[in-house]
Amino acid sequence: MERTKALQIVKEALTEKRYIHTVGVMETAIQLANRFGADTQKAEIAAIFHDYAKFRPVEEMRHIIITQHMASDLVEHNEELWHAPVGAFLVEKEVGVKDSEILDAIKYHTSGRINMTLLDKVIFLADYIEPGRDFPGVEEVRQSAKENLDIAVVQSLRNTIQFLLKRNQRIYPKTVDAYNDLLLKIKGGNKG
Ligand code: DGI
Ligand code: FE
Ligand code: FE
Repeated sequence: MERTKALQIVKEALTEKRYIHTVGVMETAIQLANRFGADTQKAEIAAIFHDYAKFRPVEEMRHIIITQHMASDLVEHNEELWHAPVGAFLVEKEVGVKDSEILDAIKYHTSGRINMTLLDKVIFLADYIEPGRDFPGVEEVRQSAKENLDIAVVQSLRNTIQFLLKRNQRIYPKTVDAYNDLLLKIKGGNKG
């Protein structure tokens, strides 16, 4: 799909602020894809649609999670997680995107997962470090992202886990899985 057409579709689904965020994620994702050898066209489309479902009513998302037999543990966890898998479903159904790598990158852009693909990591990281983001620790992750994709993704996951811990919030197991899995890969073996 052409960029202009894709942007036009998401513009209608999002607020102005979220649309600006989306353009930032798109530009960052293309840079990261170039830097780390991911498919830039897939990165562009996944980035444009990553938050497609962000403003769907919670009850609609819950209904989709249940009727589409998505991971049943999702409904016990933070509603903030839901727009990612629901988005992947709706982007296929309503927009007609069929590529499973793109759909997975959208599906796991919030939680992460075990064995994240190159495209998953590019979208996850672009969402975290796009120029509009200014939360604590983001600058360090931006620096890491210039050199090492896995280290930058681990830092983002760690920051998010710490953020949730501080707020007494539950942590979705896939986020912990993604963190442990990548940390093991970086450290190269079981060193705790
Ligand atoms: O949609 P965005 O605002 O661009 O960002 P996002 O898709 O990364 O998700 C929004 C928030 O979800 C993120 O700031 C933290 C929150 N969240 C709640 N529970 C969890 C979680 N994020 C992860 N990774 N894991 C959780 O268990
Ligand atoms: Fe999101
Ligand atoms: Fe986002």
